Amino acid sequence: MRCETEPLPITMPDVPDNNSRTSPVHLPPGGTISYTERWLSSDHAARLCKQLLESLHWRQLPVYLFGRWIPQPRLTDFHGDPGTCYSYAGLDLRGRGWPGPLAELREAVALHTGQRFNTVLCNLYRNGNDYMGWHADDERELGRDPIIASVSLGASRRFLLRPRRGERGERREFVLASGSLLVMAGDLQHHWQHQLPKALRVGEPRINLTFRQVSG
Ligand SMILES: O=C(O)CCC(=O)C(=O)O
Ligand SMILES: [Mn+2]
Repeated sequence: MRCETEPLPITMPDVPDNNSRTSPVHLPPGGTISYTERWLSSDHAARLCKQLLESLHWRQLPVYLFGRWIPQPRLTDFHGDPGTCYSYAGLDLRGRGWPGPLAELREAVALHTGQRFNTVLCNLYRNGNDYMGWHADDERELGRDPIIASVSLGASRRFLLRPRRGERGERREFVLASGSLLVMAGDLQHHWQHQLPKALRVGEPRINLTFRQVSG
């Protein structure tokens, strides 16, 4: 979908959309996923998408993968409580506070999940050429069984899960729509990897906001 131009500011009166709560799907051998499609109304998601596209500090940072530094195939930004740090692939991302719209969204995500989150990683997939490869969110600072809450805005994209090496299980797929909320929980990260593959027919941007609780 297109990120439309609507007046600001963003307010959160329609969060969460009570008609769209979902129950967790269990993914043997371990972990759960809850997907709520219309967590934000489409209007609200479109306004927030535009606001974040214009106001966040999107950069293409290099990451250390397979023994070399390469540009990430997407743009990112990071926010969190002062003093928080999230490290992956050679990057040390540090929290320095919350821009207004992300602070409001964090409250809404906390209300929905009953969890606290002290960081948000923001991913901007400029079009279907941008992607994120197979990985698990298993960094030490996330703790043993992290709860990760992921908000999608803009173009719909496929989100795939596959069992980690040595594990049995069928691949799973969710199409992450604008305004949706996906929550990964339990021991999912021990048993499964996930990715956001390329989608060459997609010309529109997608923003993904991934809320995590990291230890200091
Ligand atoms: O863009 C997405 O939906 C996936 C993001 C993700 O897996 C991550 O930030 O670790
Ligand atoms: Mn991830």
